[in-house]
Amino acid sequence: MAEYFPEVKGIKYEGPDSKNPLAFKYYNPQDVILGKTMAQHLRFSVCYWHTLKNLGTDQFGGNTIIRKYNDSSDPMDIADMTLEAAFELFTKLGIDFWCFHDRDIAPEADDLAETNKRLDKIVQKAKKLQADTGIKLLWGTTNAFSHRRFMAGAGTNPSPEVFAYAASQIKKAIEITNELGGQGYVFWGGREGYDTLLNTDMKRELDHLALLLQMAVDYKKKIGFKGQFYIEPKPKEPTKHQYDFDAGNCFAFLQKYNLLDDFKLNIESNHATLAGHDFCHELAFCVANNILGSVDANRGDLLLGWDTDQFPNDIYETTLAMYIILKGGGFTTGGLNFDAHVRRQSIDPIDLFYGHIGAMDIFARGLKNAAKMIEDKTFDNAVKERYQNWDQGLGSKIEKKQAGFEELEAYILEHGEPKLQSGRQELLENRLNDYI
Ligand code: XLS
Ligand code: NI
Ligand code: NI
Repeated sequence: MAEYFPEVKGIKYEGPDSKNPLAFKYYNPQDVILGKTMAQHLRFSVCYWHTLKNLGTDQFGGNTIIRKYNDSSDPMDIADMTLEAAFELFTKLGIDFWCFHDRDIAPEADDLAETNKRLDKIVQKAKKLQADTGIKLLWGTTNAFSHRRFMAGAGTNPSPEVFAYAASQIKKAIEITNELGGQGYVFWGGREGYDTLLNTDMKRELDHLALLLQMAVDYKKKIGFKGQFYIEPKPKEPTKHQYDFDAGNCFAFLQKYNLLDDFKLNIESNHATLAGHDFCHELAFCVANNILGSVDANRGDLLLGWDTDQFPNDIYETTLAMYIILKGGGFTTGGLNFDAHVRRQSIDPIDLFYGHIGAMDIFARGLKNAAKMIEDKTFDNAVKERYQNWDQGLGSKIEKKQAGFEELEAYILEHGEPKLQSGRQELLENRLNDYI
């Protein structure tokens, strides 16, 4: 096999004092933290569409990035070479997982039957590469949003024929994910949303989306696919309003349509900020409602209002995120998928390594900080203390449903003004800084 990244050997842990930009300073996969190795906690994954397929296109211009593995006039040659380059990169980075859309790994042909044949061919090759390297599939998904047939959505399309096409595509994508031993399968809303209410029957579209997901659940059970299904919220882009707006919205949708047993969420940092939340809010909401599944680890830009999908680099965010994830029990089927691409001017293959190394190190630091925060119980104790009055007397009566409006009114009439306590935000923020 050709070598696509000859300038990189393997990325190794060299410790915080290393000046080598092609080494980890904090990510030491075998390091044991709170009873598990860093690799087991973090479950890093490379995302195929950005890392292998992104060529720098933006709304104002075409490709800026040239890759050796794209150098052929035959699209299946390109697919083959890209897959080889991918596994070389995963191995050199020491990343255990990968994620893909069906259309990332094999290009669409003239009809569905031929497209599926192409997929089968590439999937067999991927299966072999997985077996040779020990790299595993974190999740698979389908791209039912790029082709023009999906301009008005997939499951929410006004045309039942497009709905049927999407269903066929998802069926196949679940099959190949199963074939590759995928630990999960993601449904990101693509173009499931609307651009104008003037042409949209919102209730019908939501009902249809739920029907599509229920069909996927039924089919999953039929073929015995054991992976976890995830919905990935995003509030806008490409449509003006995406139906899977945020974690709260997805939770309500899953409850309404009785899908909660079969889905968890895949939370993406940049999508959280587009929704006017932050990453940690979305994670905490999921933990509170037992729906945290996996994470698309990236970041946006404060000053740009779109999904810039940059590599994570904020130590505060990774520290707090890992704190919430660990307190939620950590990942089981999910992991940290770097749904991120290098910038348009980062045109060299080596930039892909810098992007991942930095992201892995910043999450490793976050993990270490979070573990210390958990061991010290600094914030646990603060929270516990703040709510302690719910464990006794009046609070406990309310929680046990032993008091209603009349009892509470009687209590206040007897005791008068409630005693107040400081929220201590500044102190706690200072304490957090102690861990960074
Ligand atoms: C797009 C999404 C997408 C999903 C997978 O904004 O993040 O990349 O993760 O379809
Ligand atoms: Ni994503
Ligand atoms: Ni995104």
